[in-house]
Amino acid sequence: MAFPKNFIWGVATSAYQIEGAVNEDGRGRSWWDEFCARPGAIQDKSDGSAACDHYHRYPEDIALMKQLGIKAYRFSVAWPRILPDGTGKIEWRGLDFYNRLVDGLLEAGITPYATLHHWDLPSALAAKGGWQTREIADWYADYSAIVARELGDRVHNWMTLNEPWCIAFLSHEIGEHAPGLHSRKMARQAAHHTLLAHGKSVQAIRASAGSAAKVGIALNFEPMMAVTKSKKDVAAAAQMNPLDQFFGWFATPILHGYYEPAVLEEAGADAPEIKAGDMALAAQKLDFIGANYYTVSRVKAGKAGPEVTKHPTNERTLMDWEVCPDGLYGLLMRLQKETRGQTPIYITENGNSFVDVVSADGRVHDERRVEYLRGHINAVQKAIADGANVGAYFVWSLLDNFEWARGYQQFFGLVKVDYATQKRIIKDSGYFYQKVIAGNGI
Ligand code: IFM
Repeated sequence: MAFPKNFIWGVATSAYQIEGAVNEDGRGRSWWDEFCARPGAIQDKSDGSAACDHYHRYPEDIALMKQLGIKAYRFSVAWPRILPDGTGKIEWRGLDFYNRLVDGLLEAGITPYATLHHWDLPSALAAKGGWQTREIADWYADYSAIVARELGDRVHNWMTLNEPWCIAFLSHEIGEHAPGLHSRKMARQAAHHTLLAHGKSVQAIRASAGSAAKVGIALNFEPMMAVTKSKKDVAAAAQMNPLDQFFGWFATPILHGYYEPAVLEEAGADAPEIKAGDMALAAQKLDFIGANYYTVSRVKAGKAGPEVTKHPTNERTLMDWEVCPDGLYGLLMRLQKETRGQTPIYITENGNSFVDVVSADGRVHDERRVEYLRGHINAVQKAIADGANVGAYFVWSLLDNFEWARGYQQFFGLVKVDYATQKRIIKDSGYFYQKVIAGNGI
């Protein structure tokens, strides 16, 4: 079975991970610039100041995408390039970069998919309370309206936020991402504010980008799966499932307008402040729901109840993530159920990090990444055959890039980047994906 006609095959990146040029054309500081300077924050002590130099090399990167036959490019717009202070004065040179990028993509026959925020919060707004203050929803709406107004004549596909779970929990409770905090309460308050910002951003995009605009969001998921098929492990996973934060704090409110009761109960006194109208604002009708999928979370029956564990035999990636295409299949079928097939599902990120070696022939034979992609694309196909309304698949990522707290020691690209010379080499996985696109399937 081939994929549906007009299935969207794309690749994804984000601004801070690839652009570099952090001090150019009036860009303001982002809290990632500050966080990277903090001792111990980034494993290899690096930062995104040069990254893949995409800010200057974007024509070369567009040409690579064209060569691979890529139909759609999901990139993010850096808020501090457009509004260096987060609000107020527009930096037109920053906007012009995205104008040139979009024009270049269209010329190459590649459809732009813009994400408005992929974590690089302007430092000026972090200083005013960042995701802890309700005001951020209005700041975000204003920023969204500007970008949508300026690019909306050519960009027709928009994502408000990338992975609000990471903005809330990874940044404010787990402390692995900027600003590196450890507060249960702040994480849950931030989660609520990301939903308000999302809701207002959807409205702002629709009001500013024109009637052709399709608007969604890119949520991350890590489905909970029983580690064995035994009755007790399956029951343990079922018991844990209502506590799934990815659905409980994000997908459920966005799709249905309420938080999963179990996550609110678990939050207790750390639950966010919710005002009248907030949940309706969060649940704007969307044109698509984006799902970023990499791995699953395994659950076993422990002595005192369900426990999180590791699968004993399944392959793991360089991120130490289990390879599990079945998890993607299950996620798509669940989203199909939750949306009742009414909202197309886009896989806005999928891919993984493995060690790559340049062989004597000058090529990168990244067989494990090829197999990862093959397995997951097959899982998508199976979900479609079983009725899931999946319209798009974006590989994370076009290029090796700055993997946040892990620095440059992870490699997600279809294209290898030599950071010393900025030379790009298309990996075997890139050529594999080229064939998938050309044949509209495997
Ligand atoms: O690199 C990240 C990306 O920024 C968001 N989704 C997950 C990727 C891999 O960790």
